[in-house]
Amino acid sequence: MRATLGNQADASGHALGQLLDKIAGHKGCGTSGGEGKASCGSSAGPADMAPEVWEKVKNHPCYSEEAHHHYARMHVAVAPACNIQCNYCNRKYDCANESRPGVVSEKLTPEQAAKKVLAVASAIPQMTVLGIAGPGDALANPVKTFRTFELIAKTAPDIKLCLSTNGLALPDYVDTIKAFNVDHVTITINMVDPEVGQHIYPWIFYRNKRYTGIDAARILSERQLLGLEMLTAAGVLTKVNSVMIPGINDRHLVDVNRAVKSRGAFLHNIMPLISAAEHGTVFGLNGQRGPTAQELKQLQDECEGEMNMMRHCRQCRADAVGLLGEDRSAEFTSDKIDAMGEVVYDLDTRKQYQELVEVERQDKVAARESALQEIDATDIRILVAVATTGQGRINEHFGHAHEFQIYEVGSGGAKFVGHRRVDLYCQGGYGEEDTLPSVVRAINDCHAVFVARIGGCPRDELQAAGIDPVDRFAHEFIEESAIRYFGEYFAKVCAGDIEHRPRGDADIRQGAFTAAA
Ligand code: CLF
Ligand code: SF4
Repeated sequence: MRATLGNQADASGHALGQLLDKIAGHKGCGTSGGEGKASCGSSAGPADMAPEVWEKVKNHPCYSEEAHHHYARMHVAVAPACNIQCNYCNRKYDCANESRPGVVSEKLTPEQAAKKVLAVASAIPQMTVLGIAGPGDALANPVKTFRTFELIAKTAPDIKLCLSTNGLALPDYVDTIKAFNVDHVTITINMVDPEVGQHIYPWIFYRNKRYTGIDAARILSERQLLGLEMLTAAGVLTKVNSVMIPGINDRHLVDVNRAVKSRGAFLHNIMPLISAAEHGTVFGLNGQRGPTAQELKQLQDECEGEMNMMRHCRQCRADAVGLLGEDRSAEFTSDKIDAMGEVVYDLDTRKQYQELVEVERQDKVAARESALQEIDATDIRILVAVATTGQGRINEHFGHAHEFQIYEVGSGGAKFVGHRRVDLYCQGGYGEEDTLPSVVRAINDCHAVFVARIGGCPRDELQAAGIDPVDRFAHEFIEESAIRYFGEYFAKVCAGDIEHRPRGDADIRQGAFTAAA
């Protein structure tokens, strides 16, 4: 009989919980010592790609939407310098190409970073990917970046290596990237037309010379596209990040999408500009707005026919740790790592955990397929918001949710289409009545919200706003539950009990929420 994580409602009872308890008791890692520790992607599966590509993406939380429910990444902030200037970046903070502006990470040496990776990998067995994403540009700091990869490849060979770059120096390092077995590279490409690029990049520093205006944008674009072509030729899986800047490159990103697809990019991640005056960026100070949730989704939908779109990016910080929707970086600060002494790397426990996750993933797919067989074909689709802490299950209380995952559901299945960060509803008895309207506005385009539990007051208010609060699928798989809910909804529509009406727009500006980390 195979081991399984099972479908038990009580997480503490299943094998995964037991294994995590064992890890939490493991001495010499970040969870020991009574410190009170607990704990792109495409939704495509193995049938949609070559086996060797699936092998590279299946446990990468950014390259596979499905994997992001189960697997975590960590970043080490070893790359402080940058060789360009973006108008959405303030150099006091992390690289905004993969981070929310206004976030500062603790900078590390490669040796400190390697020790941190071992500590995190021992405490979080689902951490499968180590990324270098700043706080400047990974390839503007090549010695530190590749020294870090070298150390980690020796001590934790099962961890996948990933880096993110603005692309200016990329063509010079493709051979090195390949030699260090870095399987995943992200290039931030915001334009393929220097006329557009001059409004995003005031200058670059290239071959010991500073370039400005259209010359800077032209060189940057040529280097980015050349780097992408070289990575494709070298067999390195490449994701392209683009920051959507309304009025500057929003329509142009359709051209960017075509250009990167034709050069072999695996995945395109269009992220919202996050812009506020307090970040001190050029765009923040001149009032440049970010896109709304609807504008972002519309553009992602438009580009989807061209290639796989990543919709689950959380614009994480340069020292992020954990599942994409959570940030455990505060548990692994330098002083805490120093206090741990020698860290033991427990590869066997990591493998055991990951085997259990694989079984859970197979169960999830089987449950989804079974639910789908019970629905007749229709064009009707609805959105549902889901409160989850991971594992692909509805396992978060309404009041504890920092974000809701949004699924579009129809007779074709349930598809993750984004997430909405919200202010915490449960404030310990204070301020709930102020928070609820903002939560309702954030998910106002959804027909239902799936939660593990919900109190009477928010339940009533959600119902009054036309959003169905659903807790009967508590701790069940998200996709299976969403499909079953849709089946019930569609049956009522067919019977004439209710009329299907698309809901209004959510009133949320992507990126305008409070940075969670
Ligand atoms: Fe980090 Fe980036 Fe690698 Fe992922 S993040 S270097 S590909 S391991 Fe992921 Fe974070 Fe979005 Fe980046 S959610 S900001 S896409
Ligand atoms: Fe800032 Fe990153 Fe742009 Fe450099 S590449 S200017 S660190 S956002």
